[in-house]
Amino acid sequence: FDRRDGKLVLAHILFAFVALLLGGVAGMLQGTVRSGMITLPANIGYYELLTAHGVLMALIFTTYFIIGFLYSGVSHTLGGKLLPSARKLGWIGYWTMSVGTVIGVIVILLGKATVLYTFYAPMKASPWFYIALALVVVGSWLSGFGIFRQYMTWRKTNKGKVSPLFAYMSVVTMLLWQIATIGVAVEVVVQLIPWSFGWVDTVNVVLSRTLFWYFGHPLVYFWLLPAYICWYVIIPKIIGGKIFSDSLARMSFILFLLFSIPVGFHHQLMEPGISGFWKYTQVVLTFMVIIPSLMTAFSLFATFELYGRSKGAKGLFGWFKMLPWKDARFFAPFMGMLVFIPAGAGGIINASNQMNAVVHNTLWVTGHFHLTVATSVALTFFGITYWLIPHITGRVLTARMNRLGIAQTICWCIGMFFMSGSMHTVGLLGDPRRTAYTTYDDHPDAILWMPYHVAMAIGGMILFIGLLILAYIVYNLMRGPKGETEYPIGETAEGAEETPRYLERWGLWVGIAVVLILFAYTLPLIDMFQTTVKSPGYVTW
Ligand code: HAS
Repeated sequence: FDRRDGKLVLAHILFAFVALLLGGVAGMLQGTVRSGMITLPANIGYYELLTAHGVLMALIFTTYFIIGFLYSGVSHTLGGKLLPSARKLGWIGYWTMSVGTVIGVIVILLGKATVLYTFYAPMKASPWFYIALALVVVGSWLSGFGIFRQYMTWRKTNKGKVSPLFAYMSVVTMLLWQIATIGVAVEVVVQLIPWSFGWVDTVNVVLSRTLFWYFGHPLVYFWLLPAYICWYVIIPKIIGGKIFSDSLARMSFILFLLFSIPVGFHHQLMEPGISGFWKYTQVVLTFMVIIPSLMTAFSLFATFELYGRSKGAKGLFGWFKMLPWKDARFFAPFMGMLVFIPAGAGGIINASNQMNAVVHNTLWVTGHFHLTVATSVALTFFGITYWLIPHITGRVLTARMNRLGIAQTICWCIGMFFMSGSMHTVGLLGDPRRTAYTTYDDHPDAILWMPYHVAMAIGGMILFIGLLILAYIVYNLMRGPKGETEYPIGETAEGAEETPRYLERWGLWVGIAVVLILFAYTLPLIDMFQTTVKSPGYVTW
């Protein structure tokens, strides 16, 4: 691994873990502050902590980890090292995002941006919060350009060849990100910054939320796709098996590119100002974006079964016993996959209009995303770390750290079982999310919710222990014994059909994605632009 590329990747991964740890501290503290168990200095309360928790974990941890991971794979599979220009773009992106992150965290802790990670208008934060977000987005664009550059140069010098699967998937992931972030960039630059500086008096709330969710839903697939890269490309190699089908894997990524953007309204089903027709249309498209996940599940089962049978497994589930249960690089992502089955089912419930009316704005939704991003995606990222850091630093994962990795995974799953399980249940009892208000003047319904909050807090404590174990592992990975760790890239199974070339015709796929976006958003946006209902907003500090 090129040493200079290693530095870039490691800088991203370590930044991600520092954000995760700080975000975890904020997550644990918000529960204790909300229940009145402790009070913090400088008026740091529930909303400051919840905003810091969401921003640091959902936005910063993920983005840094993903960019670091993609750069590592692109460097490894496209020529063995990054072009100087791609690496440079990676560094400029890194520093731009880091300046944004530092400004953002300071503004949040000063209590000037208690608007949570979705920063819904009409809640108004300090302009510096929005400027910080803009810097993070612009930085990530630069890093994305670096990945595109590396890929395009490879294609020019390897005419007629199919690109490596990892690189192809990285390009789709970053394309998805670039198209999606246009929405949030417009919201922040055109609406929120001028309004928070006081240059304009009012904000068009429904428009701002629509631009946010145009970005917010593909955002969750920006988190998911790198985990899928691990499941499709890395896991087969780790278990000693083969990728079931290269074309199926590529096709599922293309379907994400097409269908993950024109679906933002499924977060706004309960909002006025959007007609039922367009909500219905976007719900249909949401059901389309479930298909590539079902394809992924199918392909993973096929990989596991093919491997098991090649080792002599018999019967319907004989392959199950053949999997390398004692390998943390496999076990952590596998538990992520397992959790993704109920997590995905929860998503399908959310997307169904009538059921959304039951769960929207309750803790059920918080439970949903703690299973998806905070378990399926996070555990997969932890599993990647167990080989990626040793690979970059020229070290090996010791048996002790491997055992700790397995313990960490179990700890995480138990903590999440309590926390997310009670969130889902109490959500169905109507307990609202995103509020410091707890007992509603001792209303009997609210009193019923309390035992679930205790279970959530216990889950939160167990998760925090999981985070500390993880921090200990990461620290030790950096100082492990010297040696070589391979970058595990799977090969396609014999007998799989040849990858069709049209899968790499980007003009075609981006073109269809744009058409779908225009179809799903043009008329609703025209409606919104014409609305005269605007809010002066209210300052949250
Ligand atoms: Fe979601 C809200 C719908 C997936 C994250 N989602 C959220 C929010 C977040 C989030 C953060 O329609 C809250 C936003 C906020 O703050 O307000 N979500 C869906 C749907 C899916 C979905 C239809 N969500 C995700 C993923 C996320 C994520 C992935 C993060 C990474 N979500 C919604 C909706 C809302 C929502 C509504 C709004 C709710 C509201 O009212 O506010 C689908 O993509 C899910 C498809 C998944 C599957 C599962 C496939 C299973 C696989 C594993 C196979 C396992 C194997 C191992 C092979 C169909 C691939 C098995 C081995 C054995 C031995 C068994």
